[in-house]
Amino acid sequence: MEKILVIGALGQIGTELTAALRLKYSFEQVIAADLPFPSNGETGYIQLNVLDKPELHALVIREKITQIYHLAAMLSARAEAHPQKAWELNMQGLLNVLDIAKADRLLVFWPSSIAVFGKNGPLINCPQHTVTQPSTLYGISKAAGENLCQYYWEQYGVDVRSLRYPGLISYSSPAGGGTTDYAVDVFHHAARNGRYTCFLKASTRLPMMYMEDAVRATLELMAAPADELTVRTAYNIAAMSFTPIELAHAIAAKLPGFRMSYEPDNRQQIANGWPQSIDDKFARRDWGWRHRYEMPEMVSSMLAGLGQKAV
Ligand code: NAD
Ligand code: AKB
Repeated sequence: MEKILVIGALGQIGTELTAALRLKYSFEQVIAADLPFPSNGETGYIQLNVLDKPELHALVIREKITQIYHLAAMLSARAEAHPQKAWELNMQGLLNVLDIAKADRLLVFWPSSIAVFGKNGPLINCPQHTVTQPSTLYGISKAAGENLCQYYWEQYGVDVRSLRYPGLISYSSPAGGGTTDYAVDVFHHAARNGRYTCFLKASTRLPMMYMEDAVRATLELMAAPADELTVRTAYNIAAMSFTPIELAHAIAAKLPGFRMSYEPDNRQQIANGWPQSIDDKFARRDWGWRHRYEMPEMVSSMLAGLGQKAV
């Protein structure tokens, strides 16, 4: 029987991935772990620090864990403010998981990001295999992490799988300190008071994806036969690419009167180094990836979801 551990389960992705895994398997088969306990008193979570390797290993043995989804990391903007802590969490956390997976033959999911690319790579339709020279601490940790994953697969046969997620958009929990967070924050402000001040320039085009697609991509990659996966660093996946002003127009079409203004801050520099769009043909070929949400469906679903949440 599969027994799954989700680390970082209270974050933006963890909240939704844990729910999807509990639906696919069962509540008891999925252990949701994070540093703090949920602020809303929700049960079904345990406290775990991924940097405490003995504690993590004891949990894996005690619970007979067969798969780990390791989501705990510091995202791009926060990592620039706390580089030392970000490096420790992003690298040591992954190393702990990979070492334990090697010892106990576990299947692992670990997310990478479009942040692995840098200014010297193609900005449009950025291919799977290209220059990765990131200029952020976060991107450097993701590029190193991808290579570690490939190394553990090639040297030790650890079946670790990864996706280069674009900016993810969801309403269930807040975004966690990244550069694409504006595309989540804007919906909360739009629904509350019809105004939003964006921290990126109106014309900043970035790859994005609705959370439902991202969670489905994760489950599909993890269910794919190992011998059909030709990428052991991390797969490019893509859905939509848009600018803040295009998103503002799409929201205003549903919420007449909505206004976005622009006050770019230090996150603009991070965004300038990332690709505007992604070529994901390897994911489409190897395990049949197809996105479902374009911007109009994503905007409708976000506004409907936030409306329901407010009720
Ligand atoms: P998040 O910041 O929302 O969640 C991370 C969770 O990890 C938090 O709940 C935090 O409490 C937990 N955590 C932090 N330190 C921990 C520790 N020492 N031990 C255990 N848990 C700890 O992040 P997210 O947006 O859910 O991202 C999850 C993963 O996906 C990260 O690796 C991130 O780089 C990657 N990713 C996210 C996006 C996105 O748009 N959200 C895009 C690309 C990649
Ligand atoms: C961030 O902005 O840091 C994340 C990411 C794209 O990795 N959303």
